[in-house]
Amino acid sequence: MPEETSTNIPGVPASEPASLEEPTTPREPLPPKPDQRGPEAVSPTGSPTGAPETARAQSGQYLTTAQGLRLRDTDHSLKAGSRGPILLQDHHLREKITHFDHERIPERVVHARGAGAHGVFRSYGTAANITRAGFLAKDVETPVFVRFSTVLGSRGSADAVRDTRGFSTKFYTDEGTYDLVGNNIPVFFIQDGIKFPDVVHAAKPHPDREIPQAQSAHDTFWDFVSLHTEAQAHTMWNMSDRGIPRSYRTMEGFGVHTFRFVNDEGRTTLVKFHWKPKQGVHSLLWEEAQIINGMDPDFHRRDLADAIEAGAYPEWELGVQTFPDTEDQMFEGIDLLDPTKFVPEELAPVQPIGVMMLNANPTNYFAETEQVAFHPGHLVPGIDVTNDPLLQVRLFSYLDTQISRLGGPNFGQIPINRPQSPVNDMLRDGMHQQAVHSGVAPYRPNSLDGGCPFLAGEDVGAFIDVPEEVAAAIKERRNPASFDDHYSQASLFFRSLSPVEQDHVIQAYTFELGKCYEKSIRERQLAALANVDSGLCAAVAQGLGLPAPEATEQGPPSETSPALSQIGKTWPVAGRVVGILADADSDLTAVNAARQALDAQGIVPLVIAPSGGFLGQADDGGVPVQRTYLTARSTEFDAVIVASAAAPAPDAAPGLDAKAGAPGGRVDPRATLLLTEAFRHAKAIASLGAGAAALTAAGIPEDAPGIVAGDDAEALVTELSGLLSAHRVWDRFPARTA
Ligand code: HDE
Repeated sequence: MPEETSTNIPGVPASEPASLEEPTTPREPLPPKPDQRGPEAVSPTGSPTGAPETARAQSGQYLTTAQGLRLRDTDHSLKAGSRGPILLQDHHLREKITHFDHERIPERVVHARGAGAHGVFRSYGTAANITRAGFLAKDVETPVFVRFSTVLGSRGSADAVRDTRGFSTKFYTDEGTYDLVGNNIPVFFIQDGIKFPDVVHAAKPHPDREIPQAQSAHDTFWDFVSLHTEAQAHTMWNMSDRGIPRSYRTMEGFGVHTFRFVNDEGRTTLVKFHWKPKQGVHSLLWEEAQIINGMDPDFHRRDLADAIEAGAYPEWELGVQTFPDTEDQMFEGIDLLDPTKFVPEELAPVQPIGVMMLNANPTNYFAETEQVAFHPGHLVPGIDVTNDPLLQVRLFSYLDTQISRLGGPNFGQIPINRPQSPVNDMLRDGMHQQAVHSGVAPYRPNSLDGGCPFLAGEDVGAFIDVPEEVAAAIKERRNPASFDDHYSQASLFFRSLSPVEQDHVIQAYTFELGKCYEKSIRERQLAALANVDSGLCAAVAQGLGLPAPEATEQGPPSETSPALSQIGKTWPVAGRVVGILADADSDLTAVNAARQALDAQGIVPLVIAPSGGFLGQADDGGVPVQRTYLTARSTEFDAVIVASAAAPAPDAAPGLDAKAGAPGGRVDPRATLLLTEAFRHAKAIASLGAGAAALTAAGIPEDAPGIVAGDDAEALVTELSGLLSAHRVWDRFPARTA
């Protein structure tokens, strides 16, 4: 007989709640972390036993099978002798492995990579005269769940890729669930949903080698968008800084389509939805994004969860642009049913109607963020759809996709998808049915169930489709002529950007087209750019080493929309991250003063030192270290303070040439790299006391824009946060000559 092994670890007190050791006696599982929240799991149709269901999946002290049978061993298969074959009768092994084999569900065909959070939406009531939606009445609070996403990449792809971002919000209203399934870009690639498979097939990895992952810089994407010129406007946004947001917290959101508000009198207003982040609208630089994708592929996911855990709850104001619901549904020459067009804010201001705060992280990624199922057809009374042909196809697609993704038609019963208003449908059975429906007459009309459930009238909150007149028309496959203009909005967008942002656009096109192998594709896209802006076309052509073609279509409009530029405003600094380079030579009192001053402004200070632990004495004015030179990279920080970064003694870091990149070997080359990157990425940099030597070693002129120096930590932090409020030190970019 083999010697019996024990899992008990002697000497570990069972009452130690946060112990990382395996406990010796059973105890309740640890409660969820304070930043986490899960959906209430109480079924709207009631629980089968009548007992309240708990939101926790696990309960009780002992490990059980899925059937509740207590288990004595889950580490060893049942074998014929310790060296013998495994027995087919091992029902626990089979259940465990079979369940594991089926753990994965199909990832979303687009928007597979995402991050979610819970929160609350509070309406101002300013839209109450144009919509009867109860959750938009004055001061109504509605729980929400938001999922942000990239579009192209697989579930395990990197966050900081150049792509559109999804911005989906589920409002759990008293009148049913309302889903606003938007993007961070207000226009779309296609005008008619029938082309969605085409654009997605073109943008996804090539079917032969399945590369590149989560990128648009490849032949099939540019082949499609250069041939299908209605995609030019959306592509222009993608090539701008909007394609690489700094954080999900610093993104705008747009409903894209025009929707219809309906008020108590049945009067309709056309609206476009906008989410405006209170944190500001900020982006990464392309080099930063590329470094981040290697250093921290989870950058956006981590940023959102960390901010919420730290209590820096991100907020967005919801606003609408409103338009009269006229017969032609045009506004200032823009067809409101064309989803490749947006309406400049200067023509139709965004009117705030409420504010959303995200204040809790999901408890379980799969249960919530993965299983949440959005659908633009999840509407409430007071909000209706329009005939935008892209939206019309979406109304079909989202329900359909959830059925295959979540394994059947009952996905609405999954906790995260359960409405918080009563559900009384006549839908029955199907895969994964959770409800035990009573009654014998799930049909209407019936007498056996007393005629229940009854139909609601408008007076008790029924959804009434807008009785829109549909003109007698020819059945045909054709767009209206007003959809024909493919260039003017790409042009309007480009011309509205500041010179620095325009340079980024030029670099992005040059990079992406430079990754295409086919010369004919590069030439065709240049021909499209010629119709957008001749200067842009010439600059990209020069970068590619190709001739710049002449425009073939209408000249671009002369107007601009200043609201489109992300530069020139100042924003709150709370929630931004500042790295502090420090070591044993630093004035630790000043470092602690800087940390406190940053913290007082809601900025997250992270100390970077040669090694972990504490600088100085932990219990006597010491400085805790959050990052080491090995784990830190400039891309994590919005600004940097350097309070000394001396090179290690030659034998302290084996293999490291302390002299490399550091004149005289006085400054650690890893700190030099961090500082030069931060400088190149136009981040504010402050040197505190002895830190000035590190700037000199990095070749950073002390009189360059956005460089501050001094011994007074508090004064320095004040200067630094002033610079940070503009996001970057834009003056550091070379002025454009063209
Ligand atoms: Fe989507 N889209 N989409 N889309 N979309 C999906 O639904 C689709 C479009 C958007 O976080 C899918 O549940 C079609 C526009 C977001 O779970 C799928 C068309 C906009 C998300 C689908 C569009 C979006 C999706 C994949 C053209 C901005 C992520 C998985 C007619 C307004 C939702 C899923 C989440 C997801 C189809 C166009 C935004 C396949 C057919 C325009 C934010 O149903």
